[in-house]
Amino acid sequence: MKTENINHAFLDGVLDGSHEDVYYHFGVASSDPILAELRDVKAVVVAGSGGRIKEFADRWSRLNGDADVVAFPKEDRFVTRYTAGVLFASHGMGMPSASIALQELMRMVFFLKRGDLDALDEVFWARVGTSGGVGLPGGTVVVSSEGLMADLKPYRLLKGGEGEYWFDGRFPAATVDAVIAANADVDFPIVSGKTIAGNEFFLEQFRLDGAVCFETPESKMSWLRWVQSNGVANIEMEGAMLAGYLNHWGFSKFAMICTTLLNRLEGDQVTATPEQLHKFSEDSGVALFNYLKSSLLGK
Ligand code: R2B
Ligand code: URA
Repeated sequence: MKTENINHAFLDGVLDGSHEDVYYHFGVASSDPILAELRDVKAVVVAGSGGRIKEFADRWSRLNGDADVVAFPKEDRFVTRYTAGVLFASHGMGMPSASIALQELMRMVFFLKRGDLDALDEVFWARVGTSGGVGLPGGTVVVSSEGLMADLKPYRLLKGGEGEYWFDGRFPAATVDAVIAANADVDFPIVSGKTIAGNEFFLEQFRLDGAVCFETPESKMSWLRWVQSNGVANIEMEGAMLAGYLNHWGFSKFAMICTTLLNRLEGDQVTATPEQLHKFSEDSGVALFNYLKSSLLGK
């Protein structure tokens, strides 16, 4: 862990009881008894939709002898469940939403692990989601090697008028390999590659079907070919920030596993049938669970 990057000025006072931490968007605070049930957290799994979080938690509970499922009371922003050592939380769509979830979850995990750096580093983080494939057909599961923005540079935010805050968007290679190794026998293609996180589903993903459009078929294909030739396998909306913040604190085990819904070289609209979409969504969950089973079950 990179303790120098942890906001000790605020977080240490939570540990010594000087003040509490209010995880406002999750509707809980560090003094809330519900958090005492989460002390043993070993993994944090995030996904865009609350429905998937409930399904994941139920499935993980069943795999762990019908372990109790703890639900946070507030669900109007993010849906949260905890069962058998795994905290499942939704993050909404896009980096502004997902960064709120991630910052509050990182603070929560710091509190749960009492600031113990070794215990923090044991925690595995994962995002499971959907994406657009770049030269990959719908139904391919991509385990990201690096998260980048649409200009192939890492995640950054405005530092007022004084420049930018920059982050390292690489995903740990050992975890990428371990996720792929845990999925040697699956019935869907699974590959690793770089992932672009667009700040917008239409403009920053070079779609031609937005209400607002500045691209032509030529400029769209030129961008897609450029990113593909630089090793990009898929495009989604959160990974560059997720990897950036987790790297900032120095976590060593985290991954992003996203199914492609379409091949962006062939189109922009998501026209897969409900049955296909269900299978795509299932498959990224299967890939995550195969890794969780190999790394956590019986441990
Ligand atoms: C993938 O899918 C969502 C947009 O449809 C977004 O959250 C993402 O990253
Ligand atoms: N999610 C995205 O962000 N882009 C796609 O093309 C599909 C899913």
